[in-house]
Amino acid sequence: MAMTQDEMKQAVAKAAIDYVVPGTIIGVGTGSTANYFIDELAKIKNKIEGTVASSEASAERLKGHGIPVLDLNSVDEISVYVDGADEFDRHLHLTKGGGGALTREKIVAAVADKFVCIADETKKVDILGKFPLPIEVIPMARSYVAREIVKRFGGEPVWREGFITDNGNVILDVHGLEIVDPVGMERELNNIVGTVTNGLFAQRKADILLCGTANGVEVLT
Ligand code: ABF
Repeated sequence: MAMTQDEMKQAVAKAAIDYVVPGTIIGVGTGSTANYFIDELAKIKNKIEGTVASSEASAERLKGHGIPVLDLNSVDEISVYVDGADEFDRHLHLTKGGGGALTREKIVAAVADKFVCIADETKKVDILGKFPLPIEVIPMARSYVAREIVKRFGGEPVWREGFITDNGNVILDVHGLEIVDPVGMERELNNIVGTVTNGLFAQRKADILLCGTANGVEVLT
């Protein structure tokens, strides 16, 4: 019987353990696949020095397992960052932020020596954009940023009403984009005053992607 999506998430989370460098600090992502990774990491917690979490939610889950969670400012190297994604293309450019943790995820990914993405095959696309692109925005700038996005890129920015990020900001989810140049789009979006982070992980993409398929885990590079 084919694997369910949940079983694929569990399989890639297990496979990611092979990339954990003993005696080092591990960056930990956010989301349901990352949660499976946290639960696997708990089984080898005595082999690592500690973790840096990409959200309060992941920090709580790690602490629940008795895994040390360190302040990024007290850390000068992260050997590997393991995190999920909402979409990925063949070049391992990612759309992230469905869970609203994109800013801290991008910070930890920037610091990490290696970024191992864990995702099931349902996330694979030819062109990014089917998944509405999350953008973290300073609250007072929400309407201005929405107007600027439509003016510069089209698309339909929708306020994720009722959601406040760990950093106290709001999120716009931009529907209807066809992102043919993820690196260029990420850079353009960064230029809009009032934006904190956009969910394109293209300038710093995944180094390795463990893809859960019906026949097991595929290692993409
Ligand atoms: C996180 O992984 C988010 O950026 C993204 O939304 C999430 C994917 O969630 P899941 O693993 O639950 O599909 O890093």
